[in-house]
Amino acid sequence: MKLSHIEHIGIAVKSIDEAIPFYEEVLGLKCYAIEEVKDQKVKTAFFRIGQTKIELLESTDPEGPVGKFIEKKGQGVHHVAFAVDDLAAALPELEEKGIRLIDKNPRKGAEGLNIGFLHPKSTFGVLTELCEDPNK
Ligand code: CMX
Repeated sequence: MKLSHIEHIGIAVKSIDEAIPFYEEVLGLKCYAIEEVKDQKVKTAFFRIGQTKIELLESTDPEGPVGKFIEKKGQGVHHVAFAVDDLAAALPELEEKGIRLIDKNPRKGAEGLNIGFLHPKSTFGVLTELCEDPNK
């Protein structure tokens, strides 16, 4: 498995409309996309910073993963996503090493990336995502 960079950091917020001005007006980044990911029950807002992105996550359902996270822990860093070159090969390799997979097979995430999550209970408390860009 080969990771190249941090693809994005996911940050759970109660409202992306309320959080965007901090990233734009205070940090000087530009929100270049807002996208709803229906099966994940989130609305996302993206900012580029070098090779990495910040992904703001607003829950669209209190029973979704981000809704439950905010209810339990409050707003804050929700996950770290690494770019990987071959996700379909990486997931079984990680499982072989005893890592608990949330996604046994790659699935489609925001921005058309193929994604897979690793369970935070086997990654020292950090929900970890692997992303593969199918256009690279
Ligand atoms: N980071 C760290 N720990 C987390 C976590 C997170 N983001 N989300 C949940 N946990 C912890 C909880 O605190 C809890 O720990 P304790 O048992 O010690 O209290 C444990 O995991 C179980 O939490 P839960 O609230 O009962 O939630 P579930 O088990 O139902 O789900 C998880 C947890 C990680 C499996 C689920 O959130 C998931 O499948 N996440 C992956 C998908 C996702 O997060 N999608 C949203 C982003 C989509 C996108 O980026 O487009």
